[in-house]
Amino acid sequence: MSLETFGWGPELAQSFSTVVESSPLPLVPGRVVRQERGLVTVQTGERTLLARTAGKLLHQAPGAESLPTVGDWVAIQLPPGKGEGMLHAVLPRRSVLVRREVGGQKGAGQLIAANLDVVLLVSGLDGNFNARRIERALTLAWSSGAAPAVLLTKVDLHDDATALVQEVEALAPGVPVLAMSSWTGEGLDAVRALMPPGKTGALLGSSGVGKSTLVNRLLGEERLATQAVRVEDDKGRHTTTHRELFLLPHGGLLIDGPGMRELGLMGDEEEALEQTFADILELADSCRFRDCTHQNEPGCAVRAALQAGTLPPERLSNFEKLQREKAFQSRQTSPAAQREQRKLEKGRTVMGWEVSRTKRRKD
Ligand SMILES: Nc1nc2c(ncn2[C@@H]2O[C@H](COP(=O)(O)OP(=O)(O)OP(=O)(O)O)[C@@H](O)[C@H]2O)c(=O)[nH]1
Ligand SMILES: [Mg+2]
Ligand SMILES: [Zn+2]
Repeated sequence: MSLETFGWGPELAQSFSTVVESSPLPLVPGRVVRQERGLVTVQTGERTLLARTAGKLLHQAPGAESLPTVGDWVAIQLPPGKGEGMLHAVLPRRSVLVRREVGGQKGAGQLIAANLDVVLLVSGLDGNFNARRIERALTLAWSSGAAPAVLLTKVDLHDDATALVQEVEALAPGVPVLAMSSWTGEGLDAVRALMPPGKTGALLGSSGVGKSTLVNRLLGEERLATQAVRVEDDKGRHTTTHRELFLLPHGGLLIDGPGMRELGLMGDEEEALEQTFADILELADSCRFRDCTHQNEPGCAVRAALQAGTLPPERLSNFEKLQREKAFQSRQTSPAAQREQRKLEKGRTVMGWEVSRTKRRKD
């Protein structure tokens, strides 16, 4: 296998030679194809090996966004024998998908994937379908520097999904919106066409929308674990727990990863809550107290609906979970935390370069 198979080209070769010139170490280029905890897996064309990030890079890197992520092109030192390689530099990125980390420090960005040509926003045409969520995800996709596309999975559940496709198209003028099914194979050629040979796509979407099922279907084998969604709420179970780049038989490259919910809310949190939990907010309007927490206040319409069985308890617990996330994130973006972040951004370099394409979500 050659590095070109993974998208290597003259521009990257140029960046790489700059690194080699400034380094006394014997370095080889490679692409990060998998990330799990502290270790990354690097594909060098000749071999696939685990690599550790060099301490120097860890210390120099101002903020987590400069550290290697899936899709990154890197310079590594091969181990003498089997063992792990040492990752010494991340080459400048063409595009990078970043989102604010929920559990992280100082509201720093969390890297999802780098050097993408297309971001595939995946949404299921089942109970999971939510056009507003797709709209918010589009903002994140555009900010990466790669082109977005929308995949509406599970079209086999509909006799005619035209109206849903049109609804999404209206939110995203000029963005390809494909209705497809990994079960029947409908729309798969159009999906492949989004990633011609050597081009990289990343799947982004909630747990259970069928990301890994799609990768398996495109690979032509059941390589990834998939899992049925819970019937009550069409929510998946975070079956996939790490991010990985796959070379597909037709030559395209595709990154699968965990569902997005664990990465926190995206987009305008307030709006997300309002849209998603309109029923609960409407009930809350009828609570006796304006600041009702729906725990044990008298005259609480939310608890009344729970008791009457008209509001499913898991819906309320989802709502409460989102509110806690939101409260956490607003602490993360306090003015002090933002000042700290700006300081970090000013000094952003990776092995001496400005990372010019590092885009951040607008808050
Ligand atoms: N009807 C229908 N179901 C599908 C289709 N694609 C996937 N599913 C089902 O959806 C469920 C979830 O699929 P996964 O591929 O595990 O979903 P995922 O997006 O990878 O989920 P996480 O790994 O948790 O993020 C499984 O039961 C799949 O069989 C499809 O085209 N049609
Ligand atoms: Mg999965
Ligand atoms: Zn209440």
